[in-house]
Amino acid sequence: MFNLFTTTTILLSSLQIARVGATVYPRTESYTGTSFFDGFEFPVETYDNTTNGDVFWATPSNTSLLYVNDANRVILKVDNTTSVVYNEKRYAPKLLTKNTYEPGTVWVMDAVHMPYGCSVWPALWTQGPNWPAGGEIDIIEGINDRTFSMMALHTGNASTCTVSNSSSSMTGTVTVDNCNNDATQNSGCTINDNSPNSYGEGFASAGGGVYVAEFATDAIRIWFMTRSSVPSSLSVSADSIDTTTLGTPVAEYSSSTCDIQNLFGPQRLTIDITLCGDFAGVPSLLAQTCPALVGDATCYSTYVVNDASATYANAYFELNYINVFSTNSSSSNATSPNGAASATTTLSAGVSGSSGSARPSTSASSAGRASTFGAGMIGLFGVLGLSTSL
Ligand SMILES: *[C@@H]1O[C@H](CO)[C@@H](O)[C@H](O)[C@H]1NC(C)=O
Ligand SMILES: *[C@@H]1O[C@H](CO)[C@@H](O)[C@H](O)[C@H]1NC(C)=O
Ligand SMILES: *[C@@H]1O[C@H](CO)[C@@H](O)[C@H](O)[C@H]1NC(C)=O
Ligand SMILES: *[C@@H]1O[C@H](CO)[C@@H](O)[C@H](O)[C@H]1NC(C)=O
Ligand SMILES: *[C@@H]1O[C@H](CO)[C@@H](O)[C@H](O)[C@H]1NC(C)=O
Ligand SMILES: *[C@@H]1O[C@H](CO)[C@@H](O)[C@H](O)[C@H]1NC(C)=O
Ligand SMILES: CC(=O)N[C@H]1CO[C@H](CO)[C@@H](O)[C@@H]1O
Repeated sequence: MFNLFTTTTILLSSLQIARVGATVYPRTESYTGTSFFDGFEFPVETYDNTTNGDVFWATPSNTSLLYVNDANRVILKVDNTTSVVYNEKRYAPKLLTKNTYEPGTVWVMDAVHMPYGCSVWPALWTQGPNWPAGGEIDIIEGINDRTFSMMALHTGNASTCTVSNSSSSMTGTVTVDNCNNDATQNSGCTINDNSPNSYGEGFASAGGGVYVAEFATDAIRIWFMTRSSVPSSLSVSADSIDTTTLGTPVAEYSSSTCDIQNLFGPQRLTIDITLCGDFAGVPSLLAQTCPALVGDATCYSTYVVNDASATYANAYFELNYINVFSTNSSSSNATSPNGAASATTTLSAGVSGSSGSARPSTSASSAGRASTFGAGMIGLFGVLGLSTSL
């Protein structure tokens, strides 16, 4: 579990060798139950204008999509009660942390259910400023009825950042080895977790589990523990986390092949569910786990419109908590960018936010359209999102 690529290791005692940077991180934030929404705000944009998903982002007044259930778990779900008329989009959640995080940070998410189903594309990820220059870490990404989760990094267009099966200590498998966003047409460097409990129906039927992502200068590492393997040290009330006790990660992006310090700016944790778009909606990828589209049918026309109550019965996150651990005092409470509505005040007050209710005039332009991207993994922030505004 020690990082062999670290050039300077410090001998702390005869029993413990520390990697450069901390391995024991103190808890700095905890989001659970009704306090969950204290840490988050809504996006500035009213619809998915980055990955061409057919969704309007949920607003503070959508308390049937964003709430705490009787088990005190946070529900973030796709609307499955509205019959959506053609050329309209469906409401789905996107929340971003108010805080930004620097290297020396660990995020922990405990969930009992993650969204899945045909056309469904959820992700837990982080994004730096001025994408892709500020970097992106995809902690969990799944599409449609897949039975595995995918992780990725996206780094700036002029960057050199790679990962390989042989140079990292991890259980996942590398499917794309170059993290440079431009070189990979927005896919980033992807690693699959082949454990059938890591996503979708398998995740839910195993009682969910815990994802841990370590953002450190020597490596970015991601662990997944299915419910029966979650150690007692990983609880909502854990005061600290020691990542060296977690075993071999599923993904390890080492600084020996990626200059993490310089390629990742302050990261904002993001959790969202979009529908169709540049990844879940690619016909060849959709057909991997869902019926192939026939004739003029698109992902949008097949799944998003009309009564989709059953289609989206599993399109929800059910979260025990998200905890943040950090040794970096530079991680900070960012001010709301561009006046995005705060989840805290708006949800608890049940008042509609000032931003986010007006529908964009371009809203219908991408609805109903299948992605024109070819097969291949198209990560978050697909290029088509940019082209629609041209
Ligand atoms: C999405 O919309 C927001 C708000 O209007 C805007 O700031 C942002 O630049 C847009 N993103 C893209 C990729 O067009
Ligand atoms: C979500 O909120 C918008 C207004 O902000 C409203 O038009 C829409 O009907 C709401 N949808 C649901 C499912 O609550
Ligand atoms: C804290 O963040 C700053 C700014 O990114 C970085 O230079 C520094 O190395 C980080 N400290 C640790 C302990 O990772
Ligand atoms: C990594 O290993 C897996 C499993 O052996 C293989 O399928 C995959 O192609 C390898 N990735 C690269 C980039 O070579
Ligand atoms: C980086 O590359 C991506 C993918 O080719 C492209 O969409 C984006 O516009 C580029 N960004 C910059 C700043 O050049
Ligand atoms: C709508 O979704 C909820 C879960 O969020 C599910 O309990 C319900 O059964 C779904 N409705 C239908 C008709 O499937
Ligand atoms: C990193 C940091 O300063 N986090 C603080 C952000 O604000 C919340 C709520 O005010 C505090 O609890 C955090 O400690």
